[in-house]
Amino acid sequence: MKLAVVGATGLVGSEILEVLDEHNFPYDELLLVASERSVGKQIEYKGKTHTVIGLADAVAAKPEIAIFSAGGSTSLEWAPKFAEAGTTVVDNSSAWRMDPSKKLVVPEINAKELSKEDKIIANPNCSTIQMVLALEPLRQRYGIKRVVVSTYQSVTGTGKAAVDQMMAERAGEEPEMVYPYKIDMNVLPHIDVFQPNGYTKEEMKMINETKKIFSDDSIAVTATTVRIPTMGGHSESVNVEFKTDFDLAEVRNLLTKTSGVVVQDDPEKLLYPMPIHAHKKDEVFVGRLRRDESQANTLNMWIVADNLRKGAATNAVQIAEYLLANKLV
Ligand code: 2RA
Repeated sequence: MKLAVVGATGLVGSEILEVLDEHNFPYDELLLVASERSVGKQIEYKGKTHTVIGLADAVAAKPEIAIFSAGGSTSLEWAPKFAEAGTTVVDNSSAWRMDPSKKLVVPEINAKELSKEDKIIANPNCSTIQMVLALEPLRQRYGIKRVVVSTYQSVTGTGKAAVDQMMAERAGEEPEMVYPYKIDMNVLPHIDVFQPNGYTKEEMKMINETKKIFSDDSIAVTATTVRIPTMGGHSESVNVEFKTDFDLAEVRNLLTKTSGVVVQDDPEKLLYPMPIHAHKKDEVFVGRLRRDESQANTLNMWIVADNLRKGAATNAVQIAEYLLANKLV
């Protein structure tokens, strides 16, 4: 089984390699693929020296699966070429997520919808994945009317240059500015570009992707996505109104039983999810569970996950694992 990792030299690409190693992913041959400027670069991985190849050579090699994290324009141009050659693409960019002919997959929720015909599969936005995974068992049990989410997103979601800006500011050096403002000791209520309706693209991704993954346009979603100077993961304050009343103990039990979710919720012991504890973990962590006393049938939750892991690399690798396990490639 030949596996290609496209964008292997990026922040998410290197996380994908880590996850593949931790999961003992059963490839026979691994192709590390990047843009022309990185072709020929040598990467040490699992005791072997890999030479980075270009996209055309990778297509010609006909890998069974190609996991992409190379930006939307590269995915738009190259994912169809891989698909035509018989490769199944799992793409981390936003390029295909809202394409009605493409599946948007969180394996624990909707991998069962996948078939051999799906040659380009979209990985949802990191901030969407962690939220819908935690909401799914509650949606199944109580039905969801409305979701209000505010996010606190790590600079790693922007990429290495953003991390470098934050660390330079923190060291008192003159940073290479990625953001329009200083990020350290600050928060930016601005992730991706502003839309005519006043929302940012990141906020619209959470709204639209949530409806698509749940296959339910009746769910009302509103989002405010915020960049904060931290590493380790994205945090989200979620207020969810159900169609029926709920029992808090049952909510806790449903979440505890959900694969990929860990409940960390004991305020008396100061137990609640934080990015410093989620970093490099594959799970989604949920805490601060409490009834919204201002509105019937409504629950407050705090959801944290490593955005480079379950938010990107781990979810993509899990999709690839599902494809193999179900003989869809
Ligand atoms: C971010 N979710 O955090 C976006 C893309 N990774 O910037």
